[in-house]
Amino acid sequence: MMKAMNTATPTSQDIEFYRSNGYLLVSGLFSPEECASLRDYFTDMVERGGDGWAEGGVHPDHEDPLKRYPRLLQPHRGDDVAMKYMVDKRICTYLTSFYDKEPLAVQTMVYFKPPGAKGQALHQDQRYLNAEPGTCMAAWLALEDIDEENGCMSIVPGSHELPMLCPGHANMDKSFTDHLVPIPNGLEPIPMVMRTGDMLFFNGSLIHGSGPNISTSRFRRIIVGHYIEGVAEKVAEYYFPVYRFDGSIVEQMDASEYGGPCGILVEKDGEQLIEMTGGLTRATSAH
Ligand SMILES: O=C(O)CCC(=O)C(=O)O
Repeated sequence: MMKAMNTATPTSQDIEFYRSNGYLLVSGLFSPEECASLRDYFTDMVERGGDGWAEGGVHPDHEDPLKRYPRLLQPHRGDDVAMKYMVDKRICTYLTSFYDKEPLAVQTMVYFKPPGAKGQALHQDQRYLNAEPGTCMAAWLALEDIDEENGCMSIVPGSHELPMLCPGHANMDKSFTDHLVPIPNGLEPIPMVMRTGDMLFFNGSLIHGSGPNISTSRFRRIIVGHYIEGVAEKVAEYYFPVYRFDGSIVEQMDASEYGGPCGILVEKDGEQLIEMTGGLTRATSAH
């Protein structure tokens, strides 16, 4: 796993690494103080009921840790702190260097993942955002130290070159979402162990997910922004309105169709191939 140093601007090696592998991990892009402030701010928000952003509402006495601490979806639509994160200049600088044209911002999510919480099975974000042309991408910030015990992300390097693969069913004892994308032969997931303030940038076609939090006392809090390429003319309607990095709204954006073709892994003459098939389920919520 390559870990780029935080130089505030990406080097040519960083850009090359992101383009070939579909991700880049940048050390300390945000300071420990910024992370503590974001962590406290959003923890207070969910603990007072989520201010309308909590997925499914907050249920403080529920036995499922994710019902007590559900993820916050799209808080930037009414909350300045989330908006400030989504259009942060450092994120803009890195993403623009990977894609040449400044990307557009479409989503924020805050995950708490308390001790005992499930993870999210391997998936491809582009399946849900469906940006056209181009793809989507993410800027995922560790708000505390994250490793395999508290449910770090796993990514499959190089999988960003694949088409959308049709998801099967995930093990719902370990994942709170049902979709599980298969991993083609020759590719392997690797864990992303991160320190507070480290940023994981990844291409939205990259297969990624996270494991459960098996610790007894550690949360795993992160904030993530999702973006689409600057050349995109369409994105799934759930992600409207689409923002520029100066905070203005893009008026000229069409809604892409849900679903679309996806690939199935098949064996032919001892070789694994991807057979494309029709669309599947309607994407109704964030991923
Ligand atoms: O934080 C996680 O566990 C999953 C996040 C994710 O899949 C994403 O941001 O696209």
